[in-house]
Amino acid sequence: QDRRLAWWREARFGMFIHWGLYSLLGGVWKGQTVPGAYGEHIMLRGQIPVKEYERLAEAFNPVRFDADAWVRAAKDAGMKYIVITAKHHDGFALYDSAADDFNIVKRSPFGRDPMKELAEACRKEGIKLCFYYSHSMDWHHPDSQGNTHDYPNNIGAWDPLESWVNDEDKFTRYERYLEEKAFPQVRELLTGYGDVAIVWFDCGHKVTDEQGQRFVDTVRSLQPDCLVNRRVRRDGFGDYGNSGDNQLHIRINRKDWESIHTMNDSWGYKKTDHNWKSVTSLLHNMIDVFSLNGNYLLNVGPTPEGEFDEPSKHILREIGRWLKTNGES
Ligand code: FUL
Repeated sequence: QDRRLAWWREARFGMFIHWGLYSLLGGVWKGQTVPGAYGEHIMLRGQIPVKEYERLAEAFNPVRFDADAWVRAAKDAGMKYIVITAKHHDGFALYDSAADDFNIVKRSPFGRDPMKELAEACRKEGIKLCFYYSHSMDWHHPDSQGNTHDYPNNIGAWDPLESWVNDEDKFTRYERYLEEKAFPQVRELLTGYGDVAIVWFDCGHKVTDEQGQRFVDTVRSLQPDCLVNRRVRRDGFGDYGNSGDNQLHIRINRKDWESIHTMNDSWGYKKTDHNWKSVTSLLHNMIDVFSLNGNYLLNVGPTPEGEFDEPSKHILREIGRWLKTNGES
């Protein structure tokens, strides 16, 4: 584990990227601002039917996407790794997946595989490439149990692990989702894109210990040096701990840990969210985290055209400038 973590302990600072079909909507569905801070949850919070949400793929054409520009922006900001949403809760894969054709190459006019391009750009620039993969939740797959989040779902039901794990039918169906989509897609990410530095799993409270462990084992069997974060399941799992969303510290002390932050209130691009944090407050947070031996993962939500917006670029530039003047490489 120490060997696996060596680069990560040095790295300290990384870029999170939330990008997907939800970026197209930017928080607005049929002219209405959908409640909830997170733009990437619009499918759930806006109760958008799967068939309608699927059609967004036909409009997803990020012609201004330039992997080199993203990697350069991360590097100039002083970041050493990039964690990008290969698939978020909406189930749409940002890469060419043979396991499930709800993905950018098969369903959108763009026709390119941005994860391939990003992998290439990262390799050129010496930035570690990491994939966020929503393993426990998939709002597109009919058999995923996790069609809720931590608030009442579309039908107003609370749906924690206990509500399905003892229900034979739900359990069997969920296992089918895992076997048909989640495990094969994790395998694809670890076999088609060169070295992957972290698989960043999310919402592990929705899987059992055994299922969580199977994800860890899948990663280990294909890339033994690849890290896995705690959110694959719960405390005690993974190579390092995570803070809660936008929480400065972690609840349970762990030597290796990472604090994750947005620049406004959303992870995915949200055109109605102008609540940008100041560079000073982000720097204060970052220094606080560094002083407690944590890593700092700062998020960007690119536009549907594939670019970082001006407020994000400004923040990245200023942080990079501060780090350069203050002695970090
Ligand atoms: C959360 C997710 O539900 C959010 O959409 C986001 O990805 C954040 C980093 O983790 O649990």
